[in-house]
Amino acid sequence: MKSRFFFLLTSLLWFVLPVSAESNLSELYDRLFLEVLILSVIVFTLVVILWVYMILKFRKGKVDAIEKYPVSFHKKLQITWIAVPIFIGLLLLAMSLPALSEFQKELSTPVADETIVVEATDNWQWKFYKGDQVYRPVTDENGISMTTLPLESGRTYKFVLWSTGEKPIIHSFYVYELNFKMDVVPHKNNTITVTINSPGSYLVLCAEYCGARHSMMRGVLEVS
Ligand SMILES: [Cu+2]
Repeated sequence: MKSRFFFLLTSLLWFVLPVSAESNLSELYDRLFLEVLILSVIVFTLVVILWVYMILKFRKGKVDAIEKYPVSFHKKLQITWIAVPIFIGLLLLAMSLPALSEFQKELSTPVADETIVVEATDNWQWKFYKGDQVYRPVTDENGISMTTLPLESGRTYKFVLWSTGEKPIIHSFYVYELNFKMDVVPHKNNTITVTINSPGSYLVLCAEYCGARHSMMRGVLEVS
């Protein structure tokens, strides 16, 4: 009964909640975020109500709680507080599966229209390789390195991530408006595949603290 209720709730939210659709991932992740938020609010509210109820009911002098409710093994209570978190965990897993499988789909069937090589350098810059073109960073007077990559909306891109330089370090390729983030790990080529739905300028940031100029390594996906 409970699982049917939550299934109904999440199905309703699917249609009701406003979500952004800049990429195939933003729709799924925004929806998941809102679903988890609502679930958290429900749990939080229940806990607070119970907490206030307990405070009022067992105020000092009002009821001798120890005498009235002696501490002993309570089987039903034990089972309840094991079963409820397991149920919530499984529910969260079920809610996350659509987003996770979308995120991983390139692994099973290649779907990308084009592959972009992303290079994160050890001097805190992004470099992009698309076809035979190389897109290099431009550094302004404040020391911010900006690399612009032109892309087209409606296309699916596979980003292959490299950490390069003499001392390659961990970065994270993060485009928050398109809801994707993937670590750039030395000696490992992580990939991420995303379909960009709407034209716009999407800021690229590094989301893994990587050293002195971490906040200054930036890029922009200029989607036409
Ligand atoms: Cu960084």
